[in-house]
Amino acid sequence: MPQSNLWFTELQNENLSIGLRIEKTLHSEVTPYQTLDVYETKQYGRLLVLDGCVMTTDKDEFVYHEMLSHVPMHTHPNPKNVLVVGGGDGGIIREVIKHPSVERAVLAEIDGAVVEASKKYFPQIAAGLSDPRVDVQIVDGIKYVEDHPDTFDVILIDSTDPIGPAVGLFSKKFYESVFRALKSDGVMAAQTESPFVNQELIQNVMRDVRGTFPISQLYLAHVPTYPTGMWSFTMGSKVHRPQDVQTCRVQNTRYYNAQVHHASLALPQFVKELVES
Ligand code: AG3
Repeated sequence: MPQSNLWFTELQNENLSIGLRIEKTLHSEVTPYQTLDVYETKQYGRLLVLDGCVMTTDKDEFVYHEMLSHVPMHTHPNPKNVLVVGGGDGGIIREVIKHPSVERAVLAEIDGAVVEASKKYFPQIAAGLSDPRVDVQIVDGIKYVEDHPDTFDVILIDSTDPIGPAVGLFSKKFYESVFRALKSDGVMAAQTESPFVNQELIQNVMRDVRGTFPISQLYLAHVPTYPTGMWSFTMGSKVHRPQDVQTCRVQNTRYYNAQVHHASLALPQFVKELVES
């Protein structure tokens, strides 16, 4: 069969894009919140796209999902109740329930179409959604957090970029509400984009999280299909320090381990200066 000449391109900003050759378009819809596309690609397997942005691919999803979950989950000594805001594909939930201490994991996703598409096209990412400990709620995550004070040990914010439905998830008001929804020794982490192209966002989030939580920490991972590949996460914690983690409590990871936990906290000089300024 001749090679397809169709390419998916994410325009990451006016001057930068990432391109993946597409073998087939599997799904396209306009949901009440965003556009949703699923493609079969040559390089990375299936690709989930929301509003033109890469959300995840079969071949590199493990990096993002393990790092947004296991770094904060290990920072808490005994996480039992966990909330994931966004992340309707289920990748973060799948990692959260690898922790033996977890009794209940709530997914608060605003767009039910993401959950449905993931179950159909990304069964290995969505696998955890049917676990008896998991409660999938198709709700506005901002409201859900506001309505559940003093409830969770860990809250993970798996949002899209700070445009469209996710804007409110990058505000000081939201982090304050997350603080209230956490128990007295709770930990939160949010995906916070690339230090190469989103410096201002990272600085703003860091300022707001630092102004809300006694302990804050930016950490990094390498996600090949996200803009520039260098990706950041911001953690806020009431009591526990990510530096104090000693052992890895989960099995079957492909990126995360105890060494990577600590390595991810070490920031290259330009990123360090970014968050310290
Ligand atoms: N969450 C979106 C990460 C942001 C990607 N940004 C981009 N491609 N411009 C991913 C959801 C996976 N569970």
